[in-house]
Amino acid sequence: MNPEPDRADALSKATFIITLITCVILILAVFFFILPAKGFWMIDNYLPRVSTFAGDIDRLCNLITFLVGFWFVISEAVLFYFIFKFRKKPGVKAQYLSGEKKEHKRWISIPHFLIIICDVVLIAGTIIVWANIKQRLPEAQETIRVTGAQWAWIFQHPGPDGILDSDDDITLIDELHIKKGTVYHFELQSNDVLHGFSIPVFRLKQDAVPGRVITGWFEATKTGSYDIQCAEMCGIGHGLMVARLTIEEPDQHVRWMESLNSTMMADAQSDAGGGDFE
Ligand SMILES: [Cu+2]
Repeated sequence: MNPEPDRADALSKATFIITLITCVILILAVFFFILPAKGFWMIDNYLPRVSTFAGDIDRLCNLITFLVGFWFVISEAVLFYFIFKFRKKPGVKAQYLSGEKKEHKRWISIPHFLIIICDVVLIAGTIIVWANIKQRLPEAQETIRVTGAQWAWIFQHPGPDGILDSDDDITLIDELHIKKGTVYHFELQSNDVLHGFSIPVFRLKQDAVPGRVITGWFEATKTGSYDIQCAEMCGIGHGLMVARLTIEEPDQHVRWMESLNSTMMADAQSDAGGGDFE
């Protein structure tokens, strides 16, 4: 018997296993230590968090990414190891394994139970976030009405009296103005088809369903101007169904309402003046 091929085979096997383990350690280190240290998983590095519940949604997204990513790296490493270990070898016949023996079943059942534990963690995390954001609505300080229509957003704001459906309501197309630090309820409806009311910086997305009024809430934590979009394919103009959210300090918001009132008064007067020439 010639020991040389055996030694070469053992060396090749050891090299492969060392390379594989090094790769797994490197990938896990990059995934769990280097990227977090650089702020890579901080979703707010790419999209600011501007609502009180945005952090809960981001943490849930990160939890899902970490757990799924961990199992992805492990399963790919095991796959490549087996591809190498059971590669074609001279004089070795392929075997058919039915998977019925106990020692074979373990390869299925142990990862299966570990993944079920991770699923339970994910489901528990999701239920907590869902209950806190979608089911427990804090008491409203103001209420707005949002209507999706092909292809625009119609926003009905309460006027200076802060009460919706009163004479001083302000209705704007594709423009929503709110105050920072105020809990708003929104009454979401659709005039025609399904639309998706989406404010990415709030991490808010809610379908508008024809025939239904869906109530949700948000509280903005920063001032600024941000995107509102439709997140549901609602026809040929879907891509144009964008609107602007402006978040102001309460005193700025009052000034905005006053400026709007004076503009509306001026428009009404010029309309009345135009009538004299007819
Ligand atoms: Cu739409």
